[in-house]
Amino acid sequence: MQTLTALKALHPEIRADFTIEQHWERYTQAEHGIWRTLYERQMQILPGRAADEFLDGLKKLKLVAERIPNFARLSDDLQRLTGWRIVAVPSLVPDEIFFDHLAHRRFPAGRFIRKPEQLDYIEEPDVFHDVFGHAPMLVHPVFADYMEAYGKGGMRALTEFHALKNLARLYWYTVEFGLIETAKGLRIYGSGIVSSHAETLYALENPKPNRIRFELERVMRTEYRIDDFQESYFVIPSFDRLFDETYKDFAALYRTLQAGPTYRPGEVLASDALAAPKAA
Ligand code: HBI
Ligand code: FE
Repeated sequence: MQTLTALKALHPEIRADFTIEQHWERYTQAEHGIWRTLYERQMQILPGRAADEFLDGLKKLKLVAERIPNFARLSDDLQRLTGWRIVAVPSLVPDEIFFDHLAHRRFPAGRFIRKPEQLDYIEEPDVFHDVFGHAPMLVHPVFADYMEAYGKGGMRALTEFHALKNLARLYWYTVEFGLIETAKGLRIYGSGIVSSHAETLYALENPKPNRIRFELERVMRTEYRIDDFQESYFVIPSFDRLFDETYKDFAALYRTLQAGPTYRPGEVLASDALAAPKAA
């Protein structure tokens, strides 16, 4: 991640909150084509694998294969639905900036799109991950509130409790890589999964990873990998339950977490309730 001063060299118009103009008119046909490739590839496998809430959000936002979304128009739709907006940023922004945006119902999204040789893996979140992956869940009222609460809690975790690590794990294992148990079976909703072709199949159907029933303290004690598929996923029973379990003051929990174990990404505990992979 770069400082504001360093970013100014590349983006002279960058604001103090790290936002920039999307300049939608500057995308080339080749860039829209990469979006289309990624979009079509995901839409072949997401029905029956992604949570209905995600697919419903995609539809309500009118995200289509043909072009990279225009953030201003997308934000007008999203704002009408749940009060969220999408703002363009160069790439990863500092934690306090990220939390402040979320706390105000603004989702910071990378405006660049990956190169054709990076279809399957990128290090920093691009517009496909950030918009295709994250925006649809922001249409869901409960999830929309959960994200705002994360932004507000993030600021306190950073400044008051020095517990960013714990809270970042909650974000990682829900917003980015969450699974949900539904009446129709196991589904994905995490943006890191729904925006990845290979991980969509892996997270749901591969026998290798652990699928562990969500438990807040367990999740906050669990490290994660950023360089490969997850070794463990956590399964929530519903978005209402996720919100109920996390919409509280974490002060006492952070104190508890200071003592006791930290778990490796692939570790399975005797107390874990494991779900079976989805039948392929
Ligand atoms: N910046 N643009 C962007 N996107 C993120 O997902 C993001 C970020 N900055 C910090 C951050 N995530 C995480 O470190 C926090 O959730 C902890
Ligand atoms: Fe993300």
